[in-house]
Amino acid sequence: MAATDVDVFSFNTVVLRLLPVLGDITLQICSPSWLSQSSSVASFISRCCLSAPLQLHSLVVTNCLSFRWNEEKRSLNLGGHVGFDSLPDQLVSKSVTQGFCFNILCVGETGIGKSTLMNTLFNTMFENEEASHYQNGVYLRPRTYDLLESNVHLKLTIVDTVGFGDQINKEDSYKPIVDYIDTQFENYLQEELKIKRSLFNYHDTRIHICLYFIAPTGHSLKSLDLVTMKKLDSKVNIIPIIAKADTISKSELNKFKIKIMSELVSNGVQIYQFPTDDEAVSEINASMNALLPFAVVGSVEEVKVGNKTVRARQYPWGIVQVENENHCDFVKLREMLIRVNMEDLREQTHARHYELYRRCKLEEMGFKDTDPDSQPFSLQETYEAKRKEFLGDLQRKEEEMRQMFVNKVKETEAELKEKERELHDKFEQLKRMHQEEKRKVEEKRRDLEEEMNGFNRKKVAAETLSLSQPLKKDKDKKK
Ligand SMILES: Nc1nc2c(ncn2[C@@H]2O[C@H](COP(=O)(O)OP(=O)(O)O)[C@@H](O)[C@H]2O)c(=O)[nH]1
Ligand SMILES: [Mg+2]
Repeated sequence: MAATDVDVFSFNTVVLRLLPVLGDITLQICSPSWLSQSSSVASFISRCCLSAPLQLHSLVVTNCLSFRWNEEKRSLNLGGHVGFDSLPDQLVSKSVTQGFCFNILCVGETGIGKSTLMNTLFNTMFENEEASHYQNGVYLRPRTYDLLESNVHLKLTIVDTVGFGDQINKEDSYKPIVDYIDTQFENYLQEELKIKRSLFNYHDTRIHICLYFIAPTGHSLKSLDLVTMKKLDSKVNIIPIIAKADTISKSELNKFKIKIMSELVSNGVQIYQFPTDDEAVSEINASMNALLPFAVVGSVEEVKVGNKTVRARQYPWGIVQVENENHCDFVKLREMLIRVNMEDLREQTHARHYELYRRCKLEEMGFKDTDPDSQPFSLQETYEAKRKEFLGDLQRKEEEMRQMFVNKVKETEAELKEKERELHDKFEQLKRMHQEEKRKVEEKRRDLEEEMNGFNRKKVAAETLSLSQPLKKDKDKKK
């Protein structure tokens, strides 16, 4: 529109009726010269925005003004009880009926105490197969269990990294783990992209937490630990734990914890931080963040201490109690992992790690939110563009194949012709040889005939001569 045509009143009466419904609206300016006069644009915008609860969302160079409805919420007092205050209860009831999924990935060398810790954590005996140290490579073994606690169903999947750290060449040990995590994301994405989705009863196998078991060496992290954690940190929530913490002294443990954290920081490894934005748990979470990595001890053995039976490891010199906070950080780990932050771990997995995977995957497939002019990119357009690209590719490939086929036929034809020519030459040569032979035989035959004729002539002459000789002798005697 030209500067003189700007009619804020009619703009408001038409557009403002649509805006609360649409949420935002974009005006196409037909006169680029008007748009370039910044003073007229500014006055138009301010008049529009003053006369209605509008907010200029974006002023785009492509002749568009984009507005967004910015009305303040209007609060009202209810005359009596309506009942929507039961909404949280409805949500709780629905979630309890549906049940929950929680998936733990245990990464650590064979024999470091992964299975024992899982048994200790959930106070049960999961089926454990002792892994051998002679695996050719690393593979992931998921096992799913249905657990029930006070009417709450938990579908728990524990994924074990079998053979991790057992190979001489550990260069590719992290790959099966990364692949497994990506496959679970991919499965979820595929379900989301289906036309008929059933996410409400979908068995979500995405990994919510990776417990990384560090050997209690007291030295420093192994390069395998650093490489693996670095490869995983953008895909999963990592909580590093020092395993078998009963085998390291208290002062060594403190130094080891500091060393591990400084190594993680200097190598840019992002581990999971317990959230501190929720007031109810911010204090405890902040204090626990400072205690990472947790030093844990696992045991399912029950030992009598005083008049209480506790889970502990018994040594000739004393007893290490798993749930004694002076002995190890097991209780802290259980508190943080299960009782305080389980939902945050699930949420982080969906909102951060899966979102990143989904974004990269969709971008890889050619989907975008905005085009180069910052205009919203429609799915339909993307699909059409991709389809066109795909069809073009297909046509090009078809043409290439056709050309290849034609070339091949031509080549074969030329080869056949060459062979035919060779055969023809050979035939001609043989024919010539045959004629030559024939000529020679003919010559020989003629020679032989001549010889025979000569011989016959000589024979006749000889016979004639021998007949005339006796007559002459008789005549001589008579004389
Ligand atoms: N000292 C000590 N030994 C442990 C601890 N946890 C497990 N173990 C022992 O380490 C061995 C291997 O444990 P396991 O859980 O099978 O290891 P995984 O191969 O990592 O699953 C077993 O003999 C366990 O009793 C621990 O916290 N401290
Ligand atoms: Mg095991």
